[in-house]
Amino acid sequence: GDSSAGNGSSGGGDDKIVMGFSQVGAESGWRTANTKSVQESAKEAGIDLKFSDAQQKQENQIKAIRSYIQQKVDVIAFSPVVESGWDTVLKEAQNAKIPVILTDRAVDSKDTSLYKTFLGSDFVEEGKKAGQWLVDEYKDSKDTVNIVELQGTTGSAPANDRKAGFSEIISADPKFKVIASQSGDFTRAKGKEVMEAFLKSNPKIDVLYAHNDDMGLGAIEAIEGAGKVPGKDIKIITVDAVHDGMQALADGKINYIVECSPLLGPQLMDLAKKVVKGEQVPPRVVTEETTFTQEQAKEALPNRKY
Ligand code: GYE
Repeated sequence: GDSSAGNGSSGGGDDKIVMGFSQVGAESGWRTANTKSVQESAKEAGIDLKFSDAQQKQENQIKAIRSYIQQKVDVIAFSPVVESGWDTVLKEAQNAKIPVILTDRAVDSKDTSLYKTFLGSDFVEEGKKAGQWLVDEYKDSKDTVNIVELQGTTGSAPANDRKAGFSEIISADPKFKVIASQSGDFTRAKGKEVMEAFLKSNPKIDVLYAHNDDMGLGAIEAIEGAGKVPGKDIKIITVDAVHDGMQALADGKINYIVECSPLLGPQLMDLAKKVVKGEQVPPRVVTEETTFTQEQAKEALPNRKY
């Protein structure tokens, strides 16, 4: 049976559930809010959290997971930096009878018994929402719309899916042309750097689609540096809706944001308690999200939690 049987399940004991959590990094405002949510919710739920930051490197995540297996934690949760290459280490956790919960990002493993559930957003849907805004925005125009795209971390689920969803919607009309698309690794610094390069090699850019707010915020600096007006000369769509992104939207520098909630902590702790007890959980838990226009951002900003 489970080596951790009894933890959290036998009444009266003060045995705390021990969770090993491997975080992607601290690359964005989203990630910072997500880390805070996980840490605060663990405390509230009375779960003993072992936390490690992988600095956006898969090898660090694999090391952290192996160390959690060695420490015989009760449950492992992690946000996989990229989708591929997890089968071996997940098999090791399974052999050690430690349940795994995928948080925020997915893996592409064919064997879905390697994890108990996947909690997080529907990134394809987010990409579609971004594309739909563009289709509506340009519905009365026949002119070509030149789009540049700042992708998230190469090989990550949100980068793959946000690209795919967006592309599916805009490809219905040939006037939409993605003239450049490159990774900005979900960071402000990279977003700025890649946007500077886009601006140099493309004289006419109508729209920027950035896979997160941070890259969009970096790109705004590049656009202003090139003497153009973000939100007007170049329309900007981003994903996340973190505080700084919402501020830029309210200020008219971003045109539309698709929300992606980082507040996964409470649901993660609930799921962890259930899987440790051996209870059945749904294989996929999707977070509920909305979208924001500039007007909606002005209204929502005072009450945003992150
Ligand atoms: O959109 C981005 C972060 O995995 C949903 O990762 C997350 C993404 C988020 O760096 O800002």
